Amino acid sequence: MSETERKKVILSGIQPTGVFTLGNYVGAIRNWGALQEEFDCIYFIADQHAITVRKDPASFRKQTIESYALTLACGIDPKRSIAFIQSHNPNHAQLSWVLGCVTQFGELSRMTQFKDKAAKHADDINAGLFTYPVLMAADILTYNADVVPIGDDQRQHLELARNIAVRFNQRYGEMFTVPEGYYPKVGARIKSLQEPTKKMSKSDDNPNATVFILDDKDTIMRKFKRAVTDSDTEIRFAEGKDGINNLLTIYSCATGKTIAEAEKEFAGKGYGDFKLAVGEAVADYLEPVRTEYARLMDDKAYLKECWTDGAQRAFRLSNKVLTKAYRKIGFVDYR
Ligand code: ATP
Ligand code: LTN
Repeated sequence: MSETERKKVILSGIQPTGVFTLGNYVGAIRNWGALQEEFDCIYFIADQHAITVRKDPASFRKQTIESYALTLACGIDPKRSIAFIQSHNPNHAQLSWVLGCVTQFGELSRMTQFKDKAAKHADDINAGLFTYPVLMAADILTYNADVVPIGDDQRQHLELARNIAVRFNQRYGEMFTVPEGYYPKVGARIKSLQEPTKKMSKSDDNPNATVFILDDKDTIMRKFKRAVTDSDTEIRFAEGKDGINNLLTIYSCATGKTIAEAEKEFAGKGYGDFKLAVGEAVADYLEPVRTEYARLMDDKAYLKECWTDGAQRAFRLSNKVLTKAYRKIGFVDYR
């Protein structure tokens, strides 16, 4: 690539709603680290998105810091990438207002995440929950990001961000890059260990359903031992075998082997042995993250330095785009 050619910009965010799960790691964050080699990367903790669900302020603050440390522990290099906390850069919220004015009520009403979360939090269906995807579009468009690595559950939100970009460009003239989603081939949707038709989620009420990336080995082994399978005996990837399919997918992600290789390795073996092997593989896979996280959490001053530097760099980049968008709309210059 020549010096004048712009490297592609990768951007993604994660909500600080708890310790990340194996699903978050496999479906999203582990790819973030790998992409740093080739692209200009921007990663942030989406604390503004997180307050669409009511939070206790003290534990929310703690979780945001822990989530930031976790992203670094998962391989984000804060020197190479821009790694920051969303609320530290006001430009996301600024652009979000503008984009809200080119987004239709009907489009937001169709978002399945809104429908799910509204059903789950029926006593607090706030406007932020409804306009959540507009803020997400602003997160992406304010850096003119080219590629957005996310899990499958965020596909609909990305489609909306693309539609918003196209509409703005049509109305006001070429302005925003229309972003592409980047979905992992294997592991785009890791399922719950207890109900393998549902996605593995941070906020599942059943503690055995979800593997957290900071779980110790004993906990991981216990959760896999209890993982739901089926009444068949064969370890193969097939329709209707959701539990086994999920375990094969997890094993493949943790070891780098293909599903076919995994099926061959376990041909003729029992489910019990298979579950132990998956547990072992996951524990080994996550061990370096746990060690690095403990090291980082011991050095809060360093973490603060990193997120401050990240926010400043993010602000500078996004401000150029925001200023240009304001001009296109017809807002009056003041400098
Ligand atoms: P919650 O359960 O609280 O809604 P979450 O686990 O879905 O949270 P998010 O912060 O919404 O977490 O997601 C962070 C990233 O992880 C997103 O890119 C999302 O697509 C991805 N992701 C979430 N769950 C899974 C999963 N089970 N499998 C693969 N990727 C996932
Ligand atoms: N909505 C996402 C988190 C998120 C995000 C973003 C992802 C907020 N803004 C911008 C990619 C790009 C989620 O819940 N996983």
